[in-house]
Amino acid sequence: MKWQAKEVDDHWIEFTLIGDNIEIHCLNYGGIITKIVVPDKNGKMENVVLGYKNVQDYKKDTHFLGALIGRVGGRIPNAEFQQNGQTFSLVANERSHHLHGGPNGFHQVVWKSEVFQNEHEVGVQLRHTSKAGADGYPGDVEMTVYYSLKKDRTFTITYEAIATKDTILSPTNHMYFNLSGDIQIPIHQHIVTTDCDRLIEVDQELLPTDLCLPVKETPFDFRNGKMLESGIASNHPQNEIVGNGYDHYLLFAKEKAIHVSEPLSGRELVITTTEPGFVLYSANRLEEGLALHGGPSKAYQGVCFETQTHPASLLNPTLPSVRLHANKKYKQQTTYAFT
Ligand code: FUC
Repeated sequence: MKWQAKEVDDHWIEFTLIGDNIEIHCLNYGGIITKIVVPDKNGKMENVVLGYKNVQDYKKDTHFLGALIGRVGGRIPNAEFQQNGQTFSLVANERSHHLHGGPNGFHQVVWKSEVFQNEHEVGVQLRHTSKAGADGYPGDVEMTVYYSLKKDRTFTITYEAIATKDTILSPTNHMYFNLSGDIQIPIHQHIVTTDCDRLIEVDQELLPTDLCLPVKETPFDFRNGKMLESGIASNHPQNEIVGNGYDHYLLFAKEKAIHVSEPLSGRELVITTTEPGFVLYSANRLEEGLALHGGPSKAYQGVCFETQTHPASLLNPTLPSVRLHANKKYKQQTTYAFT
């Protein structure tokens, strides 16, 4: 295994982690994963995540392509939350709401970066101190994120943090996968299997409500495997309300895993995580005509599996919580295995 680093743009570094038949490309800017190159069933090496052709385009990206998201992924209604009897106001960046950590979120930070390597893995350590008051969040948060490519070809993201004050934290990564290797082929035929038995309902502003719905007999029931097409083409009100498709948090029942396969290329991806669920986003609202590797962008060109704990827990205390106590170590991990 080996690694390469090169300077791109002003102070940005692009790292390439190279293993046996796998390559992960990432930036210190936003911790953005720009490319993952893996073989199809015939051994053809192709990129399976959406990324901009010109690295500068990440600066004005509003779709969070490949980026680290935080402090809290997802939407916080009215950009406020209660903690210890106090109301905290966050910066609103989607109408009056707070999305994906706000305008100065983790996705646009130049992270301190360092390569590490041992006999089992090669990786990049990313560090950033999110200062008290950043986008309205309380307390300093020391974040460390590890991108590690292991000898067995698995790619693991580890999120570690510690805060100086009680706060909320739920980072994730926003890669859009297209396992076909050809972004001109939309993701409709990707088959997803996961044991999730509930989803969090969203309203017309894509905000979480305090309701969890059972997946049974809906396009959200992936327990026996389902093509993404079934939700994109469905007239289920929850599929229609998000612009036809998926933009929902699903809660794992038992096994914290997502299995994804794409029949044409034969590629498979197995995601395992310590998190209680994930946002499934079928890129319903990805804008047309952005210059990506492999051609111009359009809707349904990638699918995100944003493993995280959901901020809906701030309103619905029966859900796993995004609250982090002062001086308490935070750790979450998600592994991506390509076969
Ligand atoms: C996802 C979605 C959002 C949004 C964004 C780019 O996480 O939940 O609706 O469009 O990413």
